[in-house]
Amino acid sequence: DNGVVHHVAMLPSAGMGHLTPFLRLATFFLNHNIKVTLITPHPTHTPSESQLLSRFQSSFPQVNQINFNVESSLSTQSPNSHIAIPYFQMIDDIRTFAAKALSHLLSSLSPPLSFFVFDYFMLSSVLSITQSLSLPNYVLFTSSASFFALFSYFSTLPSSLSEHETVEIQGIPPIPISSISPYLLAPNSIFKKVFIEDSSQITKFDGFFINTFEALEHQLLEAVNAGKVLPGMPPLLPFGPFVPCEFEKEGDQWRKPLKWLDDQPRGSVVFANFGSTTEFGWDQIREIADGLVRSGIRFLLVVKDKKYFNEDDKKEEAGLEEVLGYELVDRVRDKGLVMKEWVYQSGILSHEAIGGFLSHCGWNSIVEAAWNGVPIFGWPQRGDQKMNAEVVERSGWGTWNKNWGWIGERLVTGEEIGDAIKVFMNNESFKIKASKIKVAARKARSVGGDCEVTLHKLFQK
Ligand code: BUP
Repeated sequence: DNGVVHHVAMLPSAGMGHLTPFLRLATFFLNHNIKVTLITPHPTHTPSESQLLSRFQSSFPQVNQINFNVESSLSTQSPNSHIAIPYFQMIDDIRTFAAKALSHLLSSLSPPLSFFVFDYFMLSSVLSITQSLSLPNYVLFTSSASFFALFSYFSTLPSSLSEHETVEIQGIPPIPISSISPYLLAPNSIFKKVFIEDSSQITKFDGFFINTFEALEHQLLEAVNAGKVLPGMPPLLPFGPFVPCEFEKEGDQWRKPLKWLDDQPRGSVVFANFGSTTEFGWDQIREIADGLVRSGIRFLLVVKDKKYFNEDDKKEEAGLEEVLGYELVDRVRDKGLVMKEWVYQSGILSHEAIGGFLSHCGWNSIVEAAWNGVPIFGWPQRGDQKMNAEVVERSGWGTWNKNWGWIGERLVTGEEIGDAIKVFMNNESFKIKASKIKVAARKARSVGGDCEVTLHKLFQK
């Protein structure tokens, strides 16, 4: 607008589920002629993140990419290796960096910043910095508007939450207590403490960006933005659906499952993948594979097992035969493909052979399925995932089983999984509603669609 160069700095948090939406939003900004500075921790939490970052960098050499060293004792012991720093340690390191170095860094950028976008995991540590610089501060909330509503209201809730059946928040559907992570309910949990602290600051920000869109979460967006959930709320700006990008494809390995899918009939395959952080025990993985075989439906299964330790205390991954056992590997071969590595999930979801998605309901996964019109059978495992699964069920393009519990709560048997998948894959109503969601998703991202309107409003402000 008016020849002004807009410049945005972005600070994602650790983990693929956080980095991916940041890079997709950065791509949207770049495609609208906005200059981007990306600030990221080094080393990253996982190798997948550093590979994704370097592919992003090659695609967009004009992006000013700034690495900062995370300071944990673990990372200094092995600065160049990817010995994983525990996740919460990593978040702490990023916060320490923010408190120490961010103010100087942000004020030295040129041209001066229009605004700063950072992950909601860093909420409190960044607030005073942006305030002292008088820099507009926007938070990228990497989950659903539904979970955002709970988050924004959290500091006003009674502390004895677990004694109630539901949480009632004005303007939105009641939230069953059983859908709220036990970490947020336990009286002395650190998680809960941080959530309360952060949510009590919420009105001090200029706004929240979120990867959702009207057709997916109309009621929630409306209730938050009308101040029903919390009076004085800054705007919740839907920039979704975030669209998967070319640079996300890795080497040649992404082709393998797609080649296999090329030989399967249209809409015949259920894709089972449980996110980057869910690690199942071997017994549960065997039940999943057994269940998929029993369902009689073709399937593409991605497994991530709990890594085991060898005699030298090194973490190791087992081969597929070792996890499943030879007999199951044999039974699986007929109708399924099982992978034990990172796959190009959004490419798989866009393949016409895919007819359903057995998902852990990480928010990025849900929006990717919506973008491609793929119905979801949710198997939420932790955190926000049950509330995300409810978003899908409410809008009618999928379902989930409330009795399967949080991760590790109980062994879900092959019989249960097989029966559920068979019924799910034959549900015509899910398919129709999912294709409608896809149309609405594409419309939101079209030229002059909702995302561009949101961007325009932002720069007007
Ligand atoms: Br696993 C896997 N390939 O093999 P969510 C994941 N992804 O492309 P999160 C792949 O990672 P939590 C794989 O497409 C999505 O963009 C996937 O994000 C991609 O779940 C992202 O779905 C995963 O938000 O778990 O972050 O793994 O819910 O705990 O944040």
